[in-house]
Amino acid sequence: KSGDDHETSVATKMRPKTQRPPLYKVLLLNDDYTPMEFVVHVLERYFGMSHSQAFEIMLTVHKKGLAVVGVFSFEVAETKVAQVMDFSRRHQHPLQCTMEKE
Ligand code: NFA
Repeated sequence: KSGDDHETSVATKMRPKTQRPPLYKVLLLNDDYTPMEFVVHVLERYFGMSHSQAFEIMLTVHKKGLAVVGVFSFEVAETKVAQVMDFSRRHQHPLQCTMEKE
């Protein structure tokens, strides 16, 4: 029986399971129409990236089709996706942002 080593002189390490909340990857998807500068602006504005960092990630999305732009709790990831989708829609760009469990 697990943890039943008292009075047997057999030490077993007790390792209580620490619960961590699940994390969610936020993904940005490439398309043929959203201007590169708009994507760079989105990454600076909603993901706190420097201009050079944002430019680099934008190019990765452009070349590979998608990239993870951040990893967050469910609530924060959900908010980022909604903010990017709303900002893109308001500027009439088809940029897509989604999230998936890590
Ligand atoms: N592929 C877009 C273009 O050539 C740029 C882009 C990058 C769009 C990353 C969406 C995401 N204008």
